[in-house]
Amino acid sequence: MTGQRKMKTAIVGAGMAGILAAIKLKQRGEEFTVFEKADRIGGTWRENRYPGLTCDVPSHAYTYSFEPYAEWQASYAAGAEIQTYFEKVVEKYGIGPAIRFNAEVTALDWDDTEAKWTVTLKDGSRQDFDVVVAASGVLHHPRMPEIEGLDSFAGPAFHTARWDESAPIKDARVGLIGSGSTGIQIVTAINKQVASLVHFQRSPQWVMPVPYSTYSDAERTAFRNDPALIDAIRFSDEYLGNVRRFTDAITDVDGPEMKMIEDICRDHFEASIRDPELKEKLRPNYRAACKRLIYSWCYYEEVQHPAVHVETGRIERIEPRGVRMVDGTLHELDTLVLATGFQADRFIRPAGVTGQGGVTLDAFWARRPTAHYAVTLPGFPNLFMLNGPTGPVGNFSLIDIAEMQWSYIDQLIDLLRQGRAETVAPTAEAHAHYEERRIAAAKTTIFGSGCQSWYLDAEGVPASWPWSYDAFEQAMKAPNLSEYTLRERVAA
Ligand code: NA7
Repeated sequence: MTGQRKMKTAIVGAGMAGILAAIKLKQRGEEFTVFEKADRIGGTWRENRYPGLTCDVPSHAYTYSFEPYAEWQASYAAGAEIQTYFEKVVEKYGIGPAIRFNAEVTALDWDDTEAKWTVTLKDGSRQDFDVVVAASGVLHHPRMPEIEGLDSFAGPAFHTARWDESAPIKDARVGLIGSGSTGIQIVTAINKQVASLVHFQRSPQWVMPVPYSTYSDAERTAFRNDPALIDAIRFSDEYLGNVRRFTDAITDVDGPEMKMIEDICRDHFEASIRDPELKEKLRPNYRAACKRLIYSWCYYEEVQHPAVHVETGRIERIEPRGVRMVDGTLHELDTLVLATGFQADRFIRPAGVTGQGGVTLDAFWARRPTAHYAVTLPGFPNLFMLNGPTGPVGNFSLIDIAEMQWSYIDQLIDLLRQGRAETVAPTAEAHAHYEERRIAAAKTTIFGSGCQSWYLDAEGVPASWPWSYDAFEQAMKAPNLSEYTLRERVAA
């Protein structure tokens, strides 16, 4: 018999994706609880507070599609502004009362007889749910560098996602290890305040120049009065067209779009760096977009500031006074900043997740984290991931990706709501087939063209969606139910 079933959903994480799920479930009048380990919402934008933190997606494109924002200060938004946006959204949609703060989920256990997930929190309390949405983010477990003597440094030494506001930066001798998006942004923000900045760069970056401009009060008023002006930016060819061209480029590495990206980056590099010695230090020896492209309007200019020294030698160890290089040089420092990235293979872990037959997520992911179309997992019914493994990554908004994923998830949950099934999970065969095709295609993308990055899994295979943006959008329009096991409700 079918009918509207009352569902109880647990959402893990109150960042961008968890807030999205909460809004959507609230609009359906459903019962849900959001479990958030911290004492505030915001995820990435709560945790990262380093100087220069800016989203590399244009500000008007980095919002929910249904909640445009007129208040951005500039064409690319600072992290604190984005945190404010999400706080305003939570307020507007009345999500706050459904969030349990300081509530870290430590375990999710599936009961196949009752068709329930038991959610266990750090304080030991437990609660049952019909559905779990894992919205716990991707880049939130800092990766500390394995450098000898790190603990021996006499001054403050900290990861960029644990920024120490009390650490001396102004007029100080600062060391910065790591030249991903984070390290590059920090160079551009602190170079004029410090006494000196040694930027320890293991790999140089390709930089895509992007235009930056601030919005005036008059422009913000115009955006407020006419949201069509915002849509004209968000849905413009300049943004969405670029996103499509970008994913076409990464999947067709010898195609015209990739050539265009390479030409732009190379011309920018050649025209910008004046000192020949610095130029050779900053010249990448791998293809553009193999690592995540740096989108910047000022890095090449700022790195040429006299206070900045780019150090490309190998680090021997860290000592109380600073960083000792293999050639014996000691860079004496007051503050050491570690912009060394994140463990990108964690997802909902370290929470222990146990599915059907007692199979754990660690066991299922022993080789590499995977999910069917980045969303569902065979053997883990009624568990849905937002921005889970193998989803699209690149220089575009993960909010849009999460919205597409939500539309797919919502259709699967709908089968449960309507009583058409009690549980839903992809079949092992369908998922294996997906993974086989995905891995074969991923190896041919630009991410697999021979560089080190957080896009690669432990075997060096790009851990991402390897086809076009349009193909992902299409896949998310409707789940292919022949790939799913729908188990009917068993009468008590
Ligand atoms: P990334 O992009 O993972 O960058 C980490 C950087 O740290 C990168 O330059 C690494 O060099 C460097 N690194 C890591 N370990 C070491 C050691 N042991 N010694 C020297 N250098 C090291 O992290 P980000 O935080 O910059 O950016 C993450 C994402 O956040 C970004 O892509 C956006 O999506 C937002 P490597 O390149 O491996 O040689």
